[in-house]
Amino acid sequence: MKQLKTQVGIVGAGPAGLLLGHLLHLQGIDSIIIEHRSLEYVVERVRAGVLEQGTVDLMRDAGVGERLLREGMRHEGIYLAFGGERHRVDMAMATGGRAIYVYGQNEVVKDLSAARVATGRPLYYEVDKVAVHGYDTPSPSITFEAGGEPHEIRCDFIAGCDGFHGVCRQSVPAADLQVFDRVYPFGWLGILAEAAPSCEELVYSLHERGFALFSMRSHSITRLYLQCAPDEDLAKWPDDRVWEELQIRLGTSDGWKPNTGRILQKSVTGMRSFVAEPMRFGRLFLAGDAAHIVPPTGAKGLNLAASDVRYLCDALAAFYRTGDEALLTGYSAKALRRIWKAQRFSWWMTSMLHLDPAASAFDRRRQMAELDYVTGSEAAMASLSESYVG
Ligand code: RFL
Ligand code: PHB
Repeated sequence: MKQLKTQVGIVGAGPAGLLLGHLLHLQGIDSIIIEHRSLEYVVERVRAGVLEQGTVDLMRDAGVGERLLREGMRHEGIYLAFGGERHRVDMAMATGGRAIYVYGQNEVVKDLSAARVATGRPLYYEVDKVAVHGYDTPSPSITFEAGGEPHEIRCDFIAGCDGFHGVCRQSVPAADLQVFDRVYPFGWLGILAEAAPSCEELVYSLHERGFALFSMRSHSITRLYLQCAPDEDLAKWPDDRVWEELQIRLGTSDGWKPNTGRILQKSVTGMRSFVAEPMRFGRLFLAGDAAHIVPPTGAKGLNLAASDVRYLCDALAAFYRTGDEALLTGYSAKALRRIWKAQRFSWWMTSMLHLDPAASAFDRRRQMAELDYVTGSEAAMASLSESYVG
């Protein structure tokens, strides 16, 4: 067994694990990151696209925001479309100039992986048989296999940044965890297309055939989503049908519709809201999707992962500086407060913008009234904007 030693053992090299490793590095704290997948897989996985102002500021302050600030697309508003009309929500005006940045999660991961390599600190890809041990003792450890060889990391703390299906949360006895879960009766069919965005901002649309979202990745790539069944069969969605449905659900009476182009990627995701409490178990800390999932309608998942690891890094840094455990003790409660606010917002955006197959005629009318209210009231737009920009 190959023996390794570090201060913080980090499981998972998604945005949470990589950003935590980098923030710790800036505090002079050593870590080892282990990742089940290959670098190519993690970078190419198409996921989030919207970064809150606070996430952008964090990346910039950590010295990993240079390309993000150069290539990211700053958006000061979004559109809500219903009844054939697009209504703009001016988020910058409502929040004293705050905005969101459209910059793919894969670009974030690319930048953070490069920063990790530049620090020379270890990052193992394609590891297997990961297990965490002794997190309720002062000397926890992580075992895994890399290149067929067994390894053991002895560390002071373990950070479980291994996503929703990871091993860290699953290593905690069920009796020590309280789980809050809601599964939605729909999913998103997402495509990435070689087409110039036909609108400079995102369009969230509720149509009588269901929700659709217009987003983008660059000046030449459009990202689009359609509400579908949670287990939708992609074989039933040839490219022509996807475009036809997108044009119907997104097109507005002023003649606006998304540009079409070659489809580069197509996938289906189910939607859920999930929180595991607490997020600390002795010397094991959960962060990001390992502890919580939000439906993507609020664009919060990646941003929550970033704020979790910022709190965790501050707590670990305080501990190593002074031996004070107060911030480590408070980590879970502090992170959960923000998480529950994002859960509320993501649930609200999801309920407002999707057709629930179980909804009554009353529910539908109320839903339209809600959209009418939100796009007509300065106070309601300010509330949406405040939560959306973070
Ligand atoms: P990740 O990205 O899942 O990374 C976890 C990593 O851990 C690895 N892993 C393991 N490694 C070692 N040992 C094991 N036993 C392991 N088990 C797992 C995995 O391979 C993986 O690399 O979690 P992290 O870092 O917490 O980051 C969270 C975000 O990825 C996620 O919240 C967002 O993608 C959610 N999300 C969005 N978030 C936003 O903020 N804005 C958006 O616009 C947005 N859009 C989206 C989204 C997620 C989507 N999908 C596909 C779920 C749109 C979609 C369609
Ligand atoms: C995306 O661009 O992938 C995206 C944008 C907004 C969302 C979710 C996903 O709410």
